[in-house]
Amino acid sequence: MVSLPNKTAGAENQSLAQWVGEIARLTRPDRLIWCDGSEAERDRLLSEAVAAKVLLPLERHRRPGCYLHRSNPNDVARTEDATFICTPSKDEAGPTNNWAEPKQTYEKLSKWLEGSMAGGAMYVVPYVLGPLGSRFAKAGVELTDSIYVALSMGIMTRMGAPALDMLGPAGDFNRGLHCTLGCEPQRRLICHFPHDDTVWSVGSNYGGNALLSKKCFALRIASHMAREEEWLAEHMLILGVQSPQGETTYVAAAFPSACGKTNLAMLTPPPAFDGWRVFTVGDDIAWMRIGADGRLWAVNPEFGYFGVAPGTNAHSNPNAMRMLKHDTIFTNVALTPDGDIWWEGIGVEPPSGTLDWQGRPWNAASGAKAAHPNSRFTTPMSNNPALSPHAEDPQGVPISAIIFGGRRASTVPLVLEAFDWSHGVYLGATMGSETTAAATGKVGVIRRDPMAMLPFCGYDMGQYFAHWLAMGRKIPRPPKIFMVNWFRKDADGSFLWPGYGENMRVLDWIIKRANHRAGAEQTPVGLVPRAGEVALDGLDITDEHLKRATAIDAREWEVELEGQHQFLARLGGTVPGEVMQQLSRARRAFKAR
Ligand code: SAT
Ligand code: MN
Repeated sequence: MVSLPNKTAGAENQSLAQWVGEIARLTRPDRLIWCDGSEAERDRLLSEAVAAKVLLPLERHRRPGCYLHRSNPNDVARTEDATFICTPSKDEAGPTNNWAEPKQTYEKLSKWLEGSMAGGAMYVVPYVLGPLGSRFAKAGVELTDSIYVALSMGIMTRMGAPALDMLGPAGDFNRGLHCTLGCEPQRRLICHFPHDDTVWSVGSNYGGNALLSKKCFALRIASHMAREEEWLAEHMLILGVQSPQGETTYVAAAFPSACGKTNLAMLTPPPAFDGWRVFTVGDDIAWMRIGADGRLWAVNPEFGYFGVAPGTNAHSNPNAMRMLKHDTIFTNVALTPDGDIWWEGIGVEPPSGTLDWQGRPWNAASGAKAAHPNSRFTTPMSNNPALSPHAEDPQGVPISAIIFGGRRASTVPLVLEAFDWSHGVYLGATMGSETTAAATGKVGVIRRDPMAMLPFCGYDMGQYFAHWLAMGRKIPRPPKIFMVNWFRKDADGSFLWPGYGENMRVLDWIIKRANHRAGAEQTPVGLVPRAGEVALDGLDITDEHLKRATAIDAREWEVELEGQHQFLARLGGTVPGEVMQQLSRARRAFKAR
């Protein structure tokens, strides 16, 4: 029988104590560990994780405070097939989510969970999403049997005492239950109960499945709350661009996975932008509310970054390379014989004797990857040299532009500005990204991913578009909406745009537009920069080249608009007429050209 230690603040919260007791009676752990978020506790948990071989310390001069975790090889990514929205009716979850009946789901999982923590510990992890003291902030508590998850939550959230302080005696917190359950794919389920503010996740320790603060609470459950409470919970990075004169403009941007979101959030401007700086507010999630001044204000609910390691190097993301020098947990990267990490695209050759992500001797000639393609780093945002001084601001930051983006070899221009909010919602609703050969075996297949929220919206997609349109009517001074595509290719298959730090040039045009300081040319699908309006100095690119990157090809768009139409039709009758009208307007505009 477990008992609550009497000196914890949590024990004074009756609803918390009652719920923890209930779950402990079900799962029967030997020990309950209430996490307070202190340094001493972190050190103790790290030593325990090392002793249990859950973490491997890296060489302490090369990577002080850094550890390697190797996951179960069957547990390396989010499992959308096993992710469910459990609402009374299936319609509420909509056609893009898996749905399960709530009561039956609780019953089924309760059977699996009976005695599931016997012999081990249950960590009680209270946390706050959003800056402390902010009107945006929300509390959650995750119960988990995984020390790796408890330690990761300590990096990704404001964990421990501050959460219990914020909560006081209130029962208003997200109830997250996570259990490893032997980590078998057949018993892996990530279930969301938006009406109970509850998440039960079993069978996986992978970030997006197991760190319940992240996609589960901050997006799926929060999107449901946001709709009721008139705000936005979005899969967006937030960055600030500071001019040499010291004026900072904030931008939020949504991209599907593997489109360089973390890199953009931490961008280093090229030499031509001397005196300019980019600051990171967040790299993955934005919570946005209307401010007293009529603008849209945003906070990053998280406290750390869970980023993709492969491809990160001194060119693609110099700030990240500095950030990952210390106090970071790496998952499924390769290990060098001198106790350092390595991954494909890190920019240096691997030393011989490198072990792959599963700890096996790696032979470069075999063609196999040393690091798993979805290997990750978990690092506190305070490690980021480009962290915004407003990352912890309870007010958030005012958003002047929203950017949607994807990976498209053709059709979509380098940058496109929406005519207005309604048109911007249509651009976001129909955005897509090409899958890579590695992911599906088929190249160039467009997966539509509205606002990059397809796997993360906790309710019906058509209703979500309606919420965006309704928000637009309520924001007195709305941000301008843009679409970008860094990945367009020329006829010879080469990229038309160099990307990475050079994306600063596109941000610059976007910011000028947001501040009414640049012109644009109208096309049937939106506004594009005119020749000379995107700064190209110092680049090996001509205005002619830029023209190809921003061209609107009527034949390509005919195919595109048909693809958009088919996608919206599949979403069903809840798609607002206003979105369909935007599509018809684009079709008519091409005919009139
Ligand atoms: O879902 S995770 O946050 O683990 C990674 C992703 O963005 O897909
Ligand atoms: Mn993400």
